[in-house]
Amino acid sequence: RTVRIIGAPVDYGANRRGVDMGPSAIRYAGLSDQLAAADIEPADDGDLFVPRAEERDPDEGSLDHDNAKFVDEVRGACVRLADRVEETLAEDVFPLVLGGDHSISIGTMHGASRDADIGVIWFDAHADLNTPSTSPSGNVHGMPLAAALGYDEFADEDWATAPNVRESSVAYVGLRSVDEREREVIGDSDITAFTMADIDERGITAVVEDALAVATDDTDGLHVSLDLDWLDPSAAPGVGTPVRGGVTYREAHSALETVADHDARHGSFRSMDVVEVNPILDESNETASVATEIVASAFGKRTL
Ligand code: DIR
Ligand code: MN
Ligand code: MN
Ligand code: MN
Repeated sequence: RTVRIIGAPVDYGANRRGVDMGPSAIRYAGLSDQLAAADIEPADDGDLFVPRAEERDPDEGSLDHDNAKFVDEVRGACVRLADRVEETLAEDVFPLVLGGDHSISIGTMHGASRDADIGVIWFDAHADLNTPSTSPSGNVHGMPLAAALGYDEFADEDWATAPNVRESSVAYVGLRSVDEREREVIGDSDITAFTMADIDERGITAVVEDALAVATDDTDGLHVSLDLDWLDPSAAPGVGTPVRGGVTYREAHSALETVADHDARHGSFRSMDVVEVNPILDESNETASVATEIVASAFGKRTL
């Protein structure tokens, strides 16, 4: 399989600066070596052009609501990213997108679903299902799934709403920080949500197998979105919004190994983004390093 690395050095969507250095940090941590260990020869497409946030006004936005910081800049980056992802898939190449904060997933999912019905597994502490009208922070990194599903103010935003992503093909794994309105929206939706409690009770493998069943039932392929704050902060400290009680290093590997196993049997795995790595908040680039190892597991790296 051919993999193309696409860097998306975006920090518009988060309130902590530094996550724009994620693509460099992940490459520096040895992403190509890790992929080589999984028998993948990646092509590196470099980084998308992303203007520096300092040159922009966070409050100048064209959305119908002003509680979405830098939303026009997020749109610019996501439109460019969606085109790259679409072109990559059209060449039968796997797009591996490096964030950047989680707002970039709006672009990845848009591009990945232009010519296919995709299912999504969202490995994250957070639900990322806020909209400008529900968000407590105004940070777009808390909104990408709501954008892809066309909720509230995103309904008429063609760049945001993913053409072919259905609630019933979306599964969360590892939720533990959900805002009040997000909780109600999840309850009223057809989204499948596995929290940390489900992982405690049933084990990571059983939960990921169920998530895979949801995301691959009647879809053309699987998109995996990996927010590094999904892991416990002890394993991945370099993230802007750490939440205690996340998956362990070993559970993270086990989860992505389960994805790789499913792909070996069904050819399901089609696109991935790795987001929220912030090397500024990290002593020794540990989070980026963990990210590269987990990605290798997702592509089938094994000990023997
Ligand atoms: C919170 C935090 N739910 C928000 N979201 C984060 O701002 O909407 N997502 N950190 O990754
Ligand atoms: Mn405004
Ligand atoms: Mn997230
Ligand atoms: Mn998160």
